[in-house]
Amino acid sequence: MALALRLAQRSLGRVWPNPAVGCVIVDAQGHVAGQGWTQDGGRPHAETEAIRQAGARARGGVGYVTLEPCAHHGQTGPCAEALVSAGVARVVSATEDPDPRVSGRGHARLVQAGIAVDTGVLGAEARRLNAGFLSRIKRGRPLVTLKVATTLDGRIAMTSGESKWITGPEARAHAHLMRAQHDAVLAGIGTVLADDPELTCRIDGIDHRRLVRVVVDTRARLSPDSRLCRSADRQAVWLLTAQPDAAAHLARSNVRVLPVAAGPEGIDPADALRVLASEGLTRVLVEGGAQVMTSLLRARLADRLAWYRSPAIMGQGVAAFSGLGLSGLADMPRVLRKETRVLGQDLLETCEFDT
Ligand code: AOF
Ligand code: ZN
Repeated sequence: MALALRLAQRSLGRVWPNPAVGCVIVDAQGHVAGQGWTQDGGRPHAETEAIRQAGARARGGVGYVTLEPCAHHGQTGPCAEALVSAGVARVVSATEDPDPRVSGRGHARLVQAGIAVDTGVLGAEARRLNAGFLSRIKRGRPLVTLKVATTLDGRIAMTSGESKWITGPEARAHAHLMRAQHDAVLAGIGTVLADDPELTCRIDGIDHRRLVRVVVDTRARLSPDSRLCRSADRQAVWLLTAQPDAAAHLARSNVRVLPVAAGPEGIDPADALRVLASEGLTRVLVEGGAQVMTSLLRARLADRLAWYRSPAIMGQGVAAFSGLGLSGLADMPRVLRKETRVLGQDLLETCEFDT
């Protein structure tokens, strides 16, 4: 199962709206006969790949799957059915698939065919890996990770706006890898107007064209001359706006305009996430600026935090977060630190909010 989880990890950021699943088929002699993971765009499923590789060696063997095999008819037949036809004697699965089309029916089909089914093996790890998919199905919103790069004193830019570069090349390369493992990167219009970013993943050998670039732009101020607009025919750009009528100047660009409810300050963050999930996104990496970060934090809609910190002190400038309107220390959002990592001279702290 640990191997199946590692295989599943390869699919993160490449398979939305589907989950990233891994499957290992072990033959009757106990040797690995097939390994599969969900393919780009979500099909074929992991089991299809592993079963094809294993061929006749699957008969009498064991199938390890990181998610309950599907039971519905998609482009191909259900994976539960494929495991039955392949003749495995036993299936070990990590966790149930909450998709209403599956939801227990995959396991039930296997049991009905006389296959021994064990579930819950490395379940917590599997749910963590597929937190994005589970969030989309169960909460109707994607998993939200805030990414910040600051100085030791928590600043993201000088008052002048200068922010290149606070962290070093190792941390910046790592941040690009993070993008590759997400379905979308999201930035506020303030950051986009200031930096004119591309928001792509620039790592050789990684195909990142599925990464959606989302701009939160209440009044639709994005310029058709921005790098985002100019590259929108090659890689998707979605504009979340409370004033879709104001986006007429983008009609000839390939930007997709998605109307979102207005909130007290700009767009309503909960509605924005609802819209993104309904479009199929499961994992969103929020890259700035302070206003977007703060509104998500205030609404308690952030799930994870990736904090890159450089050993420098600014002593002035823009803070990563602004007024949360707390009345006391007890109200502070707190995170659980899951991992710390040194990247060159910088430090990466990976944390989870208690949501
Ligand atoms: C599996 N193995 O590798 C994946 C599964 O749109 P479809 O037909 O591809 O079905 C998508 C649903 O299938 C998805 O919502 C989830 O329930 C399941 N994904 N199932 O057996 C896989 N990716
Ligand atoms: Zn399937």
